[in-house]
Amino acid sequence: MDRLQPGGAATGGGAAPAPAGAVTPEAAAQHPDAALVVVDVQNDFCPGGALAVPQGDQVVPVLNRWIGAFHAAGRPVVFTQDWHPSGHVSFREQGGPWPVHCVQGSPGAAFHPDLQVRGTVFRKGFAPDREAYSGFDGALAAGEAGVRPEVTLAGWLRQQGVRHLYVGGLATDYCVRATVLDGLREGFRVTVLVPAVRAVDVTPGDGERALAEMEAHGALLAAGDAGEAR
Ligand code: VGL
Ligand code: ZN
Repeated sequence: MDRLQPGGAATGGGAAPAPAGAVTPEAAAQHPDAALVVVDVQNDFCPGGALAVPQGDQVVPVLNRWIGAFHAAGRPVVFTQDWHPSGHVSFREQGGPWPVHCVQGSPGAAFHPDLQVRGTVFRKGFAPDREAYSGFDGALAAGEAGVRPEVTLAGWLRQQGVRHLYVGGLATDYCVRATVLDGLREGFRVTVLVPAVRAVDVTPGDGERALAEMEAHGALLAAGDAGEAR
């Protein structure tokens, strides 16, 4: 599939040199309608966690640079947080597909310790009987463990004048995919930060297929900075 190379030109095969005008965090943050959405960079999705995504922790330094640039430019930064009650429907013990993970208030549900969590947190998956992969199913975090269900991600973003989302995080084939597809459905322009996502790959190739699907639905795939090879 084509990738937006630094500079924004779509090229096939990755053979082209990087043109001028890179898709850098600093350039993206200059857009007055841009927001950064960091999906589920939580301990349970990183190596050593309950539902570890291979190399999941490698998104952290990449995203920290994006977070810093968006803050410096005064643009919104959103963090989504998988936030399940014990006995959630997605857990194997309830017949779901996943091991117990991201239980509300547990260390596994906490953000990766190196992630610079400066921004607005939206929690999802808190209804015991409903799976929620998409950040757009989330609600504004309130207090230690709660949410304000009336504040939705789409509503909050529109209130900030956001029209273009830059999305990275975990996992490409589940919560990133669902968040990107919902964002497009909600009418946002969406750029996936490919060096800042990693896949579960339950079946090998799931991550690449998810990227192709997002692109087919209108998402832009940003290769990011040279030297950040996946
Ligand atoms: C996720 C599986 C279960 C994700 C969340 O964040 O991609 N995947 N819950
Ligand atoms: Zn989950």
